[in-house]
Amino acid sequence: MERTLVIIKPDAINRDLAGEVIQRFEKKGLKIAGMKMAHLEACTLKEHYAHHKDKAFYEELINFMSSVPSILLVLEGKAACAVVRKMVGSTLGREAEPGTIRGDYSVSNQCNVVHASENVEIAEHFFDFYTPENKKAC
Ligand code: 3AN
Repeated sequence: MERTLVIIKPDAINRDLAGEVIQRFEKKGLKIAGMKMAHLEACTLKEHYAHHKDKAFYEELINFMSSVPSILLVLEGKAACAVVRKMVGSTLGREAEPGTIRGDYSVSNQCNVVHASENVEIAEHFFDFYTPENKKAC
């Protein structure tokens, strides 16, 4: 069985959408294999989003993601990474398909409710990355 990492982002927490988002995944048939709330720190996020470091939105993204705690969710199921990415929809909320999470709850690029791992290798990397033992000294 495959596992993927979902981060329920600060905008979803601020808008009290976490329960609805989690319920969608459960109703689809994905199992919650782990869940914790964590205030992600800037140094951790800088590493997570290192591939965006040259983008104009990078600093703002780090500030946004570290603004309030997020929920880290490990979901398990057949082809979990692809299933979850499909349910999440494309990055820009206002262009994401209706019926997807971003399509239904977001009009934004940055405040797009959830992050979901692109594939198993990336998910595995971030399971370790977000364990307390790996906490970076900021
Ligand atoms: P996705 O989350 O759909 O895989 P990525 O990995 O390209 O998208 O982007 C990571 C995060 O960076 C997005 N979820 C979003 O919060 C932010 N982001 C991406 N593009 C923009 C943009 N043009 N303006 C502001 N934030 C952005």
